[in-house]
Amino acid sequence: MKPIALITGASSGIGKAIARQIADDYQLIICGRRTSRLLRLSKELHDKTQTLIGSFDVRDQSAVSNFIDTLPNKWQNISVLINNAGNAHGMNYIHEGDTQDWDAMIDTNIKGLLYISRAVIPKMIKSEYGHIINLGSIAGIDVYPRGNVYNASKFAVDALTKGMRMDLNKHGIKVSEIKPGLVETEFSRVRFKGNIEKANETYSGYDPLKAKDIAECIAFMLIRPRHVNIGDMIVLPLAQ
Ligand code: NDP
Ligand code: 8X3
Repeated sequence: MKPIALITGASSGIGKAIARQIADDYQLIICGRRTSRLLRLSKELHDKTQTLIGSFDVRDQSAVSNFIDTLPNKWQNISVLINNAGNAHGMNYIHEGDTQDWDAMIDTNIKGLLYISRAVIPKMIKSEYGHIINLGSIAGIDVYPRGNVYNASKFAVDALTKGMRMDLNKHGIKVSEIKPGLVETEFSRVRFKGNIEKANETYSGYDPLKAKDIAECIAFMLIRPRHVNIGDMIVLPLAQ
């Protein structure tokens, strides 16, 4: 029986690419809010692996814990958690920021990651086994103008990764982070609220990373031998 991996944000971009990349080796719990997309992905992967769909908003703590606590028996034993769900919302000077955008980023990128981790980790502790991979960003290494709250959310992911690694080491759980540079996904479309022209400007002249590039790095992290834990990986497009 293949081990089980839970991927948040599997309905798009990097999360979807991870699901495709690791489907041969894992049964997948694919999560997101857009159920129709998850159903499509599940169908696509049907010949490769079994999937279970998790349709919930990571900001909703009771929805998250309810989904994890009521997993069917055969899906309980989660070996891998990929904390990928997240987005930037807006890009404004700090004094002009939209507080709803701030809430969305803090609630999704930080609190959402915490809620799902809090629900899943006790299961890993029980089996004294697990690997958590958090999606940080180069935005969590250095800030950039008008990145403020998104930057802060990814700095938080970095701190949480380090904290988790220390706290969970004695339980045999690996904790890793990957920090991509520019990856062409729906990320910028979400950040600029559907303004495609503005979104495309982000990548112009860059030859950005593809979601698959990051998925391949994550697959590499996952297949290291038991005694090897890749703590951190920074992945940039050549031009960045
Ligand atoms: P996408 O916008 O393509 O995908 C974001 C995913 O997150 C979607 O599947 C979305 O699913 C899910 N998501 C967002 N909000 C919520 C929510 N409240 N509840 C549940 N799921 C949610 O962006 P990327 O694939 O690029 O982003 C994935 C991760 O990678 C993010 O954490 C991002 O910060 C990080 N990253 C991205 C980079 C880039 O340049 N693209 C670079 C560095 C890091 P749905 O809408 O269906 O809920
Ligand atoms: C996404 C990468 O540089 O657009 O985390 O913030 S960046």
